[in-house]
Amino acid sequence: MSMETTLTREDIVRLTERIEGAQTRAYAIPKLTNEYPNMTHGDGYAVQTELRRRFIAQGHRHVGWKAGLTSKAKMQQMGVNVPSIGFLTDRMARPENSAISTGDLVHPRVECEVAFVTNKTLIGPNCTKEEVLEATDYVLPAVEIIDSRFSGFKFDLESVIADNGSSARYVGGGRARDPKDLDLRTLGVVMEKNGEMVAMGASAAVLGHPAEAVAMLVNILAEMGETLPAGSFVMSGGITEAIAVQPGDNVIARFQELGSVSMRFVE
Ligand code: OOG
Ligand code: MG
Repeated sequence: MSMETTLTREDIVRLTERIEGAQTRAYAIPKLTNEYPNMTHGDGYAVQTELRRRFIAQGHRHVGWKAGLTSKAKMQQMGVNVPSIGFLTDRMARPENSAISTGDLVHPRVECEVAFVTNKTLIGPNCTKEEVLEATDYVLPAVEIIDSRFSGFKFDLESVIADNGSSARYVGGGRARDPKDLDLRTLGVVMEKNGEMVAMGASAAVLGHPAEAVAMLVNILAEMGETLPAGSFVMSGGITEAIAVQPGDNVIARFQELGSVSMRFVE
């Protein structure tokens, strides 16, 4: 992926303000490429980086990163075929078993992911899955609640990168496990909504091995001139397609070997 940018600093700031408004006041906007058809992935990351800078300046704590569009199910669902990354802050975290309000979200969807917590710095551009596993303190099951700020949940890669990969909320839980004790390719996962199975898959759906998605993320960070610090929380991307939720829904993601993660949605 090239990080070449074409937009002026004024345009980057203008688009960041637009995304920030849509995220914080929960309204849908047209995808950014309608107005800027020549926008590049690099422009998208420039907006995302400016958004991160603003949130940190407002006191949000940057705790990690998420890989997105790393499984076929997700790529097909969203019509995008290149993975992307986004940042995660403390304000997006919700406790396991909590009631998550949807009033401050546009059109939330849930997806099952394997999360990694690191204990060594990881540096690209040639980071490998083996290095990721070596730098992993533990893995845990997670549910990401994504919420595209684009109308109809429809976008292209440039726009979704600027919107921080649709990041909205996330819930980690279950059992923390040492990845050396597991085969991270073969973990089955089942998502239930209101007692019914709505999605299922196996962890190899994520680039053949979820640690590959973390290596890819570290290599994209390198293109942005950044590294992944020790102590980062990293989500490796949805294994199955994302499922829409509304107030009243109860969601449980059951992971083989890692336990389950539950939450419910309220107004
Ligand atoms: C983009 C975010 C994708 C994942 O896990 O694939 C993502 C989207 O689908 O809105 O978080
Ligand atoms: Mg995700």
